Amino acid sequence: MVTSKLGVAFFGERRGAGNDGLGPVSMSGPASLGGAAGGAQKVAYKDKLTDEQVEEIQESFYIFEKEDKGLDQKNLKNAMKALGFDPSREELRQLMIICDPDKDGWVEIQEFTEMMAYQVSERALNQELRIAFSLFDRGEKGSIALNDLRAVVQHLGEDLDDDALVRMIQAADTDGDGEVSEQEYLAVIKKSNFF
Ligand SMILES: [Ca+2]
Ligand SMILES: [Ca+2]
Repeated sequence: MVTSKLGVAFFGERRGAGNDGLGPVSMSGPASLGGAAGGAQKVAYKDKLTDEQVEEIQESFYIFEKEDKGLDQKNLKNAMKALGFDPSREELRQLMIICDPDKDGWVEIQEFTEMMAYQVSERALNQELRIAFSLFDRGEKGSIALNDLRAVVQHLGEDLDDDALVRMIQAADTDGDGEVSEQEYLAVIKKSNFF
């Protein structure tokens, strides 16, 4: 892995030793919630949030909870909307599978809190990474090209030749167009466990 300042900037900075390989879970991703619904080695995403953020999540649960049973799919959507998320029907379907492990049709507060804590953490991370991406993406064209990387290298006073920069781009460039799109950038950072 690249260990230069540029590499850290490009691939992100490893954050603590907490990565347990649970993998990223995006709203559009597969039906995995990073262990939100159980599992011995799960990360408690709740612990990554402030008390206020957790309270906000729990408040939205209680606003939409029905008959002390929890959230059905419709109210799961409403509660998520109250927190600024807009899940599609398919995403909701997957979230119901994950957040209702006892399959009684109700999402309970523990599952909701942990799942939303994950979503809120992920949203914050994505915002950070978009800012990082924009530092590389000169001219806001939506991708990082070799010229962009070279400019950052020069700015940082790093000693990396074009071969090294091309390899960095290739490591991220899954569609092979020679540039790193925002999607590719986010994907490589998450995949590399450098977050
Ligand atoms: Ca349930
Ligand atoms: Ca590309």
